[in-house]
Formats: sequence, structure tokens, C-alpha cells
Amino acid sequence: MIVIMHPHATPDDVEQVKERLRQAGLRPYVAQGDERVVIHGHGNPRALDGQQVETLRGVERVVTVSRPYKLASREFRPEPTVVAAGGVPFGGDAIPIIAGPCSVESEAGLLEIAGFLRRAGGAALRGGAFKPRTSPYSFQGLGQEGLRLLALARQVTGLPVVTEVMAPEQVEQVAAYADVLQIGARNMQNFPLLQAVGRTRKPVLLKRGFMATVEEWLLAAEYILAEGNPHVILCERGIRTFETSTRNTLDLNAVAVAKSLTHLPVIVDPSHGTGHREYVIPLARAAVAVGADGLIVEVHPRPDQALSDGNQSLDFAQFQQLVEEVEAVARALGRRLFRHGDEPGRQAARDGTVTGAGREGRAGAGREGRGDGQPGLPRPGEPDVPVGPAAGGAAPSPRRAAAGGGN
Ligand SMILES: [Mn+2]
Repeated sequence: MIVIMHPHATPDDVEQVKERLRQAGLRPYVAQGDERVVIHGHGNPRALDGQQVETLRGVERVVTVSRPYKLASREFRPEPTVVAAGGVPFGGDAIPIIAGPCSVESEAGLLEIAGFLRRAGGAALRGGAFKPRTSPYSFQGLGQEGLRLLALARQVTGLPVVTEVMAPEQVEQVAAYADVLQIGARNMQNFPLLQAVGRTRKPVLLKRGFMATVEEWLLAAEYILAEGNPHVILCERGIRTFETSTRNTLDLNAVAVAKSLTHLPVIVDPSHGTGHREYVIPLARAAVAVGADGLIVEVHPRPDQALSDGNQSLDFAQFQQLVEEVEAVARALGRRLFRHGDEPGRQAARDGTVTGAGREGRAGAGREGRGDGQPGLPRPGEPDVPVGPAAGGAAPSPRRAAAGGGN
């Protein structure tokens, strides 16, 4: 049972509800959001009549959620959540495409890609600074320098930045640069990491583990939501099956299933989902057709020289083709591609979002936090964090440009 309190409910009102839940044998768990308190009563859902609880002072409504994930469920929040990531809405009518190299390799290369994407219809820039590689001998990423280059690319192009965080102790560092914190497939059940990103207010891109069920994926999202961060975007990226002709089997079933079970936006990664560039465009079309709220694809100007995942990276011409074809599918379904430069007021009005807090802020799922209500990071809720002093005025770095290799 989930009890959503009025924004003006007093601490006494909250205490009274907790006591009532305890009397019924339920364990109360208080989530303190920015606007209101939400109390979960864990235990037998039939132990207490929700209508009785609704009559208590300060209670706005009571929701009985039968799913193991509560805050992520459609039962809790029937309407779709729109997550605004650096000004780009995920979960509305518009379909954003996140694109970029697998790894950040060099300044010149990253700026070349970002500039192209901005012109070609990319909504956000992806790029790994910290890379989880299957082999310890594979390229591990540029780390801090990669973060700096991503922030520089954002400054130059205006594209928000999506990058992976691999460990709880990295969250503060990555959150200082990124607009979206990516949790990779291998970390989907790294629960301390999920909690750490949950304590920020940065949008989180949660990739599905390649051996995780949809329910496990949604429970992973629940870890983030339960810490008070409502800005979760789910990403299907392929699962491991007996099939060997593709790197993974892109599970588009899961997109349809997840969309019916959760209010969170669901996007698709056809690059890792297939592992071969010739299949990326067809599966991108299919993803949009099945109802995905966005795409994330790997793009590299010279895929044969990429330091990681060159096989599945599109070149620039292929990315343009993807945009055209996906746009046609979106239009056939009454949706459209998100493009920067669409007049912002109109875009926001159509999507029902004005700012990151706009649409989510209104309803229950948007604003719960943990009982302690402590934001984990110094700058919660800021959609954009400047390049920062570490960038040293964003001066070009010849050292890195030279060391970058592939680019
Ligand atoms: Mn990759």
C-alpha cells in the first residue's frame, strides 16, 4: 500500500498514518520528496482497507500496487513520465536520438562527431569516459579527461551529454559533467551504484542487464526511484540468447512489456542489441515502431578505426539514413523526432514539459525522496553543470588529441 500525503500534511499527520499501518502489521517506509511525503506500507496488501486510510488527516490518496516494484509501476502512476535530460524530453511525443562514439577517444574526434550529430538530428551526445570492458586488456577509456572532453563538446554544440558511471565513488565526479548518468548492462544489479545515482537528481539511463528479466530491470529502476530520484529512463540493449549471429538478441518484446508495466520512458540501443552496423538501422526502425521513446546508437566517423565497438558503429552517412528512416516511421505513428532548434516553447507545450521538474513535479511519482531527504550531491536538480574549473577554460589539449589514436 502506498499512501500519498497532501503537500501540506504535517509531521503529526505522517506519524498518524505510520501508526495506523503498524497497527495493521505493515512496515511503514517514508519517502520524503521535495513537495510531499509518500509512505509505503510493506506487507500483506489485504491487511488494511485503503479507504480507511484515505480518511486520515493529511492523506491525499491511497494506491494499492500489486507489483513488486511500486514507484515504477503503472498502477502507481498511470500517465507516462517525461524525463527532461539537459532540455531534451524522453517519454513525450517526440523521439530523441542519443548518438556518439562508444568511447571518447580524442578532442578533435569528439568535436567532429558532436558537430555532425547536432546538424544531422542528434538530440544528445553519448560517449564512454569510463568503459566497462569484458577484457582487462581492452581500452578502458580516458576517464576524467574523457569527461572534460564531453563537457567541451556540450559547450560547443549544445548537445546534452550521456556517459556511464561504473562505481558509487565515481558518481559525484561523473555527475559534475554529465547531463545523464548511464548505468551499463553489467551494472544493472549493482545495488550500491543504483542507490548512489538515486541520491542525485540527475536523469539516469538504466540499461537492462543482458541476463535480466523485465521484472528485475524494473526493480533496478525501483532502487533509484526509492532514493528520491524520479528521472529514470530505461534502455533495452539486447539480451544473451542461444543465437550467435548477432552480439545480443534485441528484445523488442521487452519494450512493449515494459511500456505496459511502467510509466517510465523506454528507449532502445540497436547498436549493442545487434553488434553489427548493417542491422542497426532496421532494428532502429523496429524499435520506434514498437513504441520506444528514443534511441541510443553508436556513431563514428571512421568505424574501422574506433578504439571500441567499431563493428556496430554507424558512419555519418548511415546515421543520416537512420534519422530519415526513423523519422518516417515516427510520422506514420503520429510521433516525431526530437530536434534541437524546434521552437522550444512549442515543443515544451506539446510535450507537456517545460522544465525538468515540470511534468514530473505534479504527480506522485515525481517527487518522493528517502526519509532522510538528503540530496547526495552538492548540486541536485541542476540540469546543466558548467564545464567546471577542471576544464581549464576548455582549452584544446594537444597532448590528448595526439594520443587519441583512432581519431
Ligand atoms: Mn559500446
